[in-house]
Amino acid sequence: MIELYYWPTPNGHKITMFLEETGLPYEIRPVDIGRGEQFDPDFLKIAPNNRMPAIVDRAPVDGGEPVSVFESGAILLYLAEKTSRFLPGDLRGRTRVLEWLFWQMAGLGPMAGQNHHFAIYAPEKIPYAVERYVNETNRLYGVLDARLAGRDFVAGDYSIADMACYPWIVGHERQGQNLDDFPDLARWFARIRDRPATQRAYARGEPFKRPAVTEESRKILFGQTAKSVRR
Ligand SMILES: N[C@@H](CCC(=O)N[C@@H](CS)C(=O)NCC(=O)O)C(=O)O
Repeated sequence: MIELYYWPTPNGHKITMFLEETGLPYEIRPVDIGRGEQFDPDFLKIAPNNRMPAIVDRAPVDGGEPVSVFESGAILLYLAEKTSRFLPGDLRGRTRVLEWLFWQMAGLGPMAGQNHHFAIYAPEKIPYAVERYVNETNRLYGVLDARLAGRDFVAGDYSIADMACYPWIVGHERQGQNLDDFPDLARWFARIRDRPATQRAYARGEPFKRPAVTEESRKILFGQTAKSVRR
C-alpha cells in the first residue's frame, strides 16, 4: 500500500496518473496546502521542503522499513523502479526518459508555476514578470512541440516523462498559451487526456477541489520564509 500525500495540483496529478496506470494500491492523505497542512511537523518529517506530493511505501521491494519519498520526479522514478513500468530498462531508453523527466522538473514546472504566480495570483501585475514567464513558457512549449514531431510520446513508449509534463500543459490557457500554435503537442495532449487512467487520476482530485487562492491561503502560500519551516 502506498500512502500518497496529495492535493489536486499539477504536481499531485503526476502521481495519481502513475498510480492509476499501474493499479498499485494507494490511499490518499490530503494535504490542504491552502490551510497550511504542508507545515504539519509529521508531514515535514517526510517532506522537508513543505511541498506535496510525497509518498510512504509501506511494502518496499527490499522488504525493509517503510520508505518515504518527496519531490514528484523522485517519486515517479521510485515507483517506476518499484513496478518496472513506464521507464525502459535499457541504457539508451532510460536515459532519454530521464532527461525529459529532469527537463520537466527543472524547466516546464517551475517556469509555468512562476507564470501562474505573476499572471494570476500576484496582487500587483508586473508586466516585465508576466511577459518573462509567459515567453519562457512559450519557449518550453516550442521545445516540447518540436520533440513530439513524429513521436507519439516524449521518449519512446508512454513513460514517467509524459506523466510529469502533461499536468503542466492542462493549464495552457491560464499560462497564456494557445495549443493551436503547437500541433504535435496538441495531439500528444489529447492522446494522454483520453487515457482512462488519466481520467481516473483527475477524478480522484475532484472531492478536494477548493477555490484556487483565497485571502487566507494567499498569506500561507505566498508569505513563506525560512521561519515557516524552522522547528
Ligand atoms: N518540485 C516539487 C514542487 C512541489 C510543489 O510545488 N507543490 C506545491 C503544489 S503544486 C505545494 O505543495 N505547495 C505548497 C506551498 O507552496 O507551501 C515537486 O515536483 O514535487
